[in-house]
Amino acid sequence: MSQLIRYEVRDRIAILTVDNPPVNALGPGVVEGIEEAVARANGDAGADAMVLIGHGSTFIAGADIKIFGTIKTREQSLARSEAMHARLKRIEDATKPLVAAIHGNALGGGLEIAMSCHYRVMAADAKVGQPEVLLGIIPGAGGTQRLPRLCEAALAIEMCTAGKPVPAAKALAAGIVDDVVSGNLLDGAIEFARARAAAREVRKTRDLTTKTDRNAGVAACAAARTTLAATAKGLQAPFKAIDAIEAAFTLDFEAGSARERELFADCVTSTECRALVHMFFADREAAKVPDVPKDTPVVPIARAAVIGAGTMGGGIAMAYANAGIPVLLKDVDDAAVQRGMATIRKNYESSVAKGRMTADAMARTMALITPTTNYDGFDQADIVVEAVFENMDLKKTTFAELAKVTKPTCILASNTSTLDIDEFAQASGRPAQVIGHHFFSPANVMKLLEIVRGKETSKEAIATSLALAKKLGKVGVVVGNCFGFVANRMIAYYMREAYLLLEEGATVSQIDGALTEFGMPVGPFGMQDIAGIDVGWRIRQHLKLTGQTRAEGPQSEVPDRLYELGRYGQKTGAGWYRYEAGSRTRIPDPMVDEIAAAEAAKRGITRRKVTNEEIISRIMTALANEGARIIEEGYATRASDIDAVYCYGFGYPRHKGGPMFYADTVGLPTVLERVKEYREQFGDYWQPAALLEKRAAEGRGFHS
Ligand code: 3H9
Repeated sequence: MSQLIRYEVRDRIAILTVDNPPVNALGPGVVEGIEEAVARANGDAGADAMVLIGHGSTFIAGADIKIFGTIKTREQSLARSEAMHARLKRIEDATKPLVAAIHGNALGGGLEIAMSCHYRVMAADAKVGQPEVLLGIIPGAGGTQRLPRLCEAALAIEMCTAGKPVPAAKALAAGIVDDVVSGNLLDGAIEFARARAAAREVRKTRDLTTKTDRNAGVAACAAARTTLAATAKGLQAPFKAIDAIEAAFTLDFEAGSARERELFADCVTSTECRALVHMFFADREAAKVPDVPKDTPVVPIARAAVIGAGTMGGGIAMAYANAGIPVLLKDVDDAAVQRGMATIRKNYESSVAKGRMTADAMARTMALITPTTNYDGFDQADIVVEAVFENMDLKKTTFAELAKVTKPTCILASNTSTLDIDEFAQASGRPAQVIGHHFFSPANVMKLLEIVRGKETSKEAIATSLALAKKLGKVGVVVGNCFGFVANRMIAYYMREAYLLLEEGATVSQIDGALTEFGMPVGPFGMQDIAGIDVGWRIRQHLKLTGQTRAEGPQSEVPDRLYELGRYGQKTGAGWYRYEAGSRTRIPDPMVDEIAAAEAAKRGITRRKVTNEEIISRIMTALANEGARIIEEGYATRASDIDAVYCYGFGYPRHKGGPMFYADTVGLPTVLERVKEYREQFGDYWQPAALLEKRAAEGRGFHS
């Protein structure tokens, strides 16, 4: 008997316990072990029925995701799937009632195993789901065939195309599970199994007819394809999932399963799957900092305070309140703090209007935010996040004050996006507690928290920040203290190329269009119109004082011309685009292209036709090259951290795996070749990063 599956008999019920920490993933030997245990129970005269349950915090979280990287060809995929399908059928052929007892999560292959059992009972707080699509694949162990035999087509489609798990009550109402147990799950499952044994009932999911009939099922699939055409642009897995589910309505179980295997093979060998699997592990790797051990003490964060009730400060306060943490929100006077509170209220009201939040939940969450104009109560805060203007003197004064009004263990975080953390760390006199918490706008929505460690930041402050990021529903990435850190340092190169391409002859809407086609939610110019052209202008002025630039190379003055015209972006009704009053629709403005042409003439640039391929190649090459420099200088721990920063901070398409992973898919020798070509064509400011040259010469990627 496999060590991964424990077998015991209690009161004539065989209990099969999967024990493969941490999440009982279906690594080598697990399904085989379940099959063996089922065979043993079949032949065990002392057992009338069986219960399959998971040890630890969850039932089965699905296939071992690491395995997908080892499947290189369709043939390998088909062979594995065939073996898996056959095993699940043998499990389903159990001669005695087989009941899955689900706690925690039954996800992917976990739910597929549960559906291969005859019955399913679940704990009231458990969830079931088919999240494969989030990894660029479809359910590959019969899920697309068994799920529509238990629930209506619409839900099966939603689960397999959106990947969101379903809570117990919904799963029960839909027919995916047979009972929800409110007391002890195992006891409830045993009782359920005993009743089925007494009734001599064995129900195989594969023998059921689909819950929705053929015509309605096919129609539901067609409708879902239409919806997805708008929402899943650039992705293939959600469409393949629908194709597979459709087969459940049009083919018998055997033929439908064969179709699922073919479609799964298409997906598992795709770049989309490789990129999404890469991102799954990138999210989790980011929480691992080599010199901060797992057991580093963490300060519990029960109360927080935010200084500055502007856009960022207000969003940060919302992020805390959303996580159930009471937060003080301070600004200089009543008017400022009330303005901030009004914006917060408006944001929550909009969530209520969209049905994303109940009015009760809004009232409870708002009650966690206390506006203030003084430091009363700051001595109770476990963390303070400073979100005042980007002005070094102001920040230093703020940190010096904070050190006086907070308790010695309080973490002092700054939301600065560019300033030197070490300077205000010194001003505080408590540098070990000072750390950057760079949120991305809107701070209550964007998932990235760039955690900036200063020279003297303590390991406790870093570990606390990582734990806090998770509590706030963010992905925390620890980075070093260089100008712009990782996110904004790289965005400077992204913007440099966008400005130069514009001067060379591309238009604003062409460049934005090429990047949205690539998968970005908004192009560089649309993004700047949201953030504010004045913000970039202020940073450039600050840098000019010290003779610095944000990115090497020619500094386009087109954004300065827009600033001088009072075109700050959406907030002034014009920026890179024009906006009608009250509308955010971007209207291309020929005037901007004329300004670009005039600036190009000033710099002696002969304008030409620029292709979309060149736009993507120039911008992505600049990002990867600068990312490589950031790694070699030690400001990021690993390439996947940069990918996480870009995906969660700027909406870089996860299915392309982030800028460093994308460079790997292009091939580092090609990326290097491009840097050299651009150096020839545009000037010496294009220089290959040493890490790029090294990895390309070694035939390796950034991630290998
Ligand atoms: C599938 O099933 C395909 C089938 O249809 C066909 C084939 C049979 N594999 O997230 P956490 C690791 S596709 C390998 O921090 P939480 C994770 O990396 C699969 N490793 O915990 C981490 O390791 P480390 C469909 C996995 O409590 C540790 O476990 N299933 C897997 O916040 C803890 O994870 C999914 O997509 C795995 N399947 O959340 C479910 N899952 O500590 C993916 C986790 O070294 N998993 N690990 O960094 C999840 O969504 C969450 O992990 C879960 C727990 C909700 C279960």
